[in-house]
Amino acid sequence: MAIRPILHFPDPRLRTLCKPVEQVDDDLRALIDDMFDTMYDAPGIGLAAPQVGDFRRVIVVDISEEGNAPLALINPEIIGSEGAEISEEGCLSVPGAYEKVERAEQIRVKALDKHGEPFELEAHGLEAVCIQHEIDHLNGKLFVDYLSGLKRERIRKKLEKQKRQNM
Ligand code: GNR
Ligand code: NI
Repeated sequence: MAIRPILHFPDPRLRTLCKPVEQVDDDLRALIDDMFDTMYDAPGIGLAAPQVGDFRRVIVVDISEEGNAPLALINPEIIGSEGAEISEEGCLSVPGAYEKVERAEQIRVKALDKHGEPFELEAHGLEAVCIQHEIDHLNGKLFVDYLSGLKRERIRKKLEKQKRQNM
């Protein structure tokens, strides 16, 4: 059980293009366990490895109210998508900011599970939004990148100021 510190925008490490996992082993499963601990502690409905400073393609998701539906995806890939939907997003790496973002409404995802077995998943609604948000993190992309430059700058300045005040 270990909660890891979460990196905050505009930390340049959040812009890393994460590397595909080649071996699903105990070391990787330890990362996944820590990611669940960190996500549930926050609390959040998803977390991507780069948010805790690990740059392998791993995400965890749990959109259940009870926090009893953990889902880990290794090397996740969107292999199909349909529709579009605008919803309000937040991000543990952008604390305090909530803004509308347009995403695919339904997606089909291919990934490896924590035993290295391939599986596919169909997601819609909040789960689809969350998985798209997490896969963006693996590509160095943040939800604020979908906003106007003005909104993004406003958020950046607010977080930079908070960071200075914590020093
Ligand atoms: O906890 C989270 N909530 C959330 C709400 C709407 C859309 C996306 C998310 S993901 C976020 C956790 C997070 O930052 N994951 O990267
Ligand atoms: Ni996020």
